[in-house]
Amino acid sequence: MPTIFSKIIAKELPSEMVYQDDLVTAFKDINPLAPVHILIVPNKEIATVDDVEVDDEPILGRMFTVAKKVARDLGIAESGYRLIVNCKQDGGQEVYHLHMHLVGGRRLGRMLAKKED
Ligand code: DGP
Repeated sequence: MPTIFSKIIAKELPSEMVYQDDLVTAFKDINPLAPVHILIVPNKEIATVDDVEVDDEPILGRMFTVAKKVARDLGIAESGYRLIVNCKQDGGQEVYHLHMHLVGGRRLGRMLAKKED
């Protein structure tokens, strides 16, 4: 099912796009949680990690190589960063179009809070 990300990928809605190719699109998160906060999104509509198929492996691999490239382009490759993929309700996924968060530019602290917020 299409989400707002499909319109961003198709450039029917504005975004601060930093990269696009035949498989993936990367753009700035509208609600950044760090100085660098980019979403890396497959152009194909895949709702969640639970929906990926073996045939999607080239897309999933491209998401990582694009994460590396964008991190380098934005100057956080040396200091480091975190890649986050939320899945469904307990994972905190809000937009049901698979996406990888690339966050960095500051110390990010613990990977998980110790208990539920
Ligand atoms: P998640 O919780 O993993 O589903 O993260 C969804 C992210 O998508 C959240 O950090 C905010 C971002 N987001 C939602 N709508 C838009 C939008 O219209 N434009 C952009 N650039 N980001 C959006």
